[in-house]
Amino acid sequence: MKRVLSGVQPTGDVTIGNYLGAIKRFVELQETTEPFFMIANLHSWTVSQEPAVLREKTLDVAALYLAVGLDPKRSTIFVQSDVPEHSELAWLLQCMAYFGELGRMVQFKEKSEGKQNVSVGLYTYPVLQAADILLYQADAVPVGEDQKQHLELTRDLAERFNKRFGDTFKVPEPLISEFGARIMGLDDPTKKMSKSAPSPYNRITMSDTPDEIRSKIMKAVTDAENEIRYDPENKPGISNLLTIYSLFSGESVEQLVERFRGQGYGTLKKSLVEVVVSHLAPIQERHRQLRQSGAVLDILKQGAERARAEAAKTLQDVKEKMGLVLR
Ligand code: ATP
Ligand code: LTN
Repeated sequence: MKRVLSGVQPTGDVTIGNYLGAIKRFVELQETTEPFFMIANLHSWTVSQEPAVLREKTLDVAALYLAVGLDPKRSTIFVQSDVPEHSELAWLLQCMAYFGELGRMVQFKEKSEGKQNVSVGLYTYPVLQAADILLYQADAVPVGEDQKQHLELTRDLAERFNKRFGDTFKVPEPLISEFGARIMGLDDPTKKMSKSAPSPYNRITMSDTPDEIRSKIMKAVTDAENEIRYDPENKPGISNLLTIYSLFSGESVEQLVERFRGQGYGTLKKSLVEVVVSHLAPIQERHRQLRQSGAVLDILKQGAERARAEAAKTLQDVKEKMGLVLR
């Protein structure tokens, strides 16, 4: 059975972009693969965090995984920092990665631009991500479009290591949907929706109330025409709303364009509010119950044990090959 690994950072509130681009697919994949889903809390520390908030957000992401339908019997759900092998392999891979190749990472360039005191961790972030994936010998990694370059680096590092030391790592494939892998910001549909964008009007989060969802969708930036048509290049705002609508409702974009033909943007937006609110309501209710039940911690503990057993095998092999085990 194919192995799958992915992760979400517990920084800020998870958006419908994270959900539609990645997490929703995790649930589908657990039916046919052997999956590992991580909460990437070490990655969060590439920018400064408030410890008490980070702890709560970590539990929130874990509860969200469960609330959307990940089943801990099928999926190994764990917190990255509970498996110390991630940090250890990341160090070893850092010694194989080149300064130049990390400097070319678009996410690093975007996140460091104009900032003072950029952490070294932000620079080496993709190597930790490579360690996350390679430790589990993952065949495939479901992610949004923005992670494509990090996956290419992961493949390069795996191939570099295998070439020098013999077959050690599975070279993983990115799993990026053709549709919905890049949900755009509601306030600026030319940039991706993001947890960390300054304005809350950029995103809908998985915990937004119906009023927040309504006000954000009604204010979403569109264009000066009044024709509902899917054309991401010339009509990024309306195309983004149609994409979100289609992914939540299961109706194709063509069906939606047909159904809303001749109607105004306001009508489409109001209908989208209903679709999003009704899809999120049961998830939010399960999330609330899970957060109150205390079950999440036990699930994470078991997940970490299962993950560690797998990660330790790969790390031991790597250390032996690199001359780090004395006998
Ligand atoms: P930040 O905005 O702080 O960089 P993020 O929203 O990108 O955070 P991550 O935890 O880094 O969140 O991403 C989790 C997963 O969600 C990744 O697989 C990522 O590719 C995917 N993802 C993030 N934003 C989008 C988006 N706008 N559309 C589709 N997928 C997305
Ligand atoms: N960098 C990813 C989160 C992440 C991840 C991973 C994704 C950390 N480790 C391993 C896939 C596989 C992001 O979405 N920003």
